Amino acid sequence: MASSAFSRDNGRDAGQRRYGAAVRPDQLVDDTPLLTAIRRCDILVPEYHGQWSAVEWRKGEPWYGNYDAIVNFAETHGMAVRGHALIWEKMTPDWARAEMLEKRDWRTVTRHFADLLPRYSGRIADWIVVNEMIDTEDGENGLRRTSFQRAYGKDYVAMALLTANGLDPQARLMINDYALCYDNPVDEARRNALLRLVENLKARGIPLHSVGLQGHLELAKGAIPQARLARFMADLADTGVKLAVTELDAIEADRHRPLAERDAAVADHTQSFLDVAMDQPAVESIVTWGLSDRHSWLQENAPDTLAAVSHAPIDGKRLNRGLPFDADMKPKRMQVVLNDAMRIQRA
Ligand code: 9MR
Repeated sequence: MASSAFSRDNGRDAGQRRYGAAVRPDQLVDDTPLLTAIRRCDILVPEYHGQWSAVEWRKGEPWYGNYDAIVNFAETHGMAVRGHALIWEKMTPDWARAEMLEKRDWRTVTRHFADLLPRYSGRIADWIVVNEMIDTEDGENGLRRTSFQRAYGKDYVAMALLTANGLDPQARLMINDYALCYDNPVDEARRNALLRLVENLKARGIPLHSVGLQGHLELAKGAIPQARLARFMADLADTGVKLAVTELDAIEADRHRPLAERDAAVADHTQSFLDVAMDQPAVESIVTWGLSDRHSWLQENAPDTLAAVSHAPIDGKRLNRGLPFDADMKPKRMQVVLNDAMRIQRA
């Protein structure tokens, strides 16, 4: 599945691991350095355009243009696509929330799944079926209070996996969540809640193939607690699921230091995280949430947002530097760390 520009050596389990990135359809058209980096991926994930509200903003009028653009591009270049995400409260259209809460009829969800899964059957091999369902602070029994949870009860995650499996029995099904990697009471509670959920689903034979750990690293949260994280990954793997790092990037703690120091801090932190992930045989893939700092969601609240979106010249030093390439597509030390971890080498 690797593109022709890369090959892997026979390093530790690396042969089966795939590397990917989140992409936006406008990045796939021109011949840019970003596109060159995208073409080195094994997996593409629509960063935004796969969400329910992006596909069916108005009820009954689904539009697949952007989704198709990504799937077609991936197919042309021999890459896999991961669907992201069938259910995510934040990106559920208002009409769907209202309908679910009013009617409490699972067919609202089935219709949405039936729009996407058969359409991309055999073309999208794995799907994030439910995204960000854990909430141990304001949730109920560790589950986020969402329209889905309110309308259908705590078993909606299992129902969603069963429905997806019925519509595309070949697809590999995932759930995905964040804030699972650090040594603090919130992350610890979230790890336990996710593990309980996965244990329950697997014990009941619900079709769940893989669990996604988003991996939005935050340097301000302190060092990666490697032993604790390794234990967590092993506990998940023991339930019979595979694992994936699905949205890797890093939020800097201090943007006022010299660039070299900042990039070293991001690279070292990423290395510390990847050392754990790559040691766990159940981890099948690493996806970064974008490739270039110019297009990262982490810039969405930054003063340079407009320039970043419009591709205009920007002051890259002011941006968060949490992806493998900087705003001008210069590889940073994080790219070296990733390449090394994935054992991806130029042929
Ligand atoms: O990076 C994504 C950003 O461009 C979108 O506006 C946003 C809403 O769709 O989603 C961002 O990606 C999120 C991902 O889908 C789920 N985990 C958190 C990511 C960052 O917010």
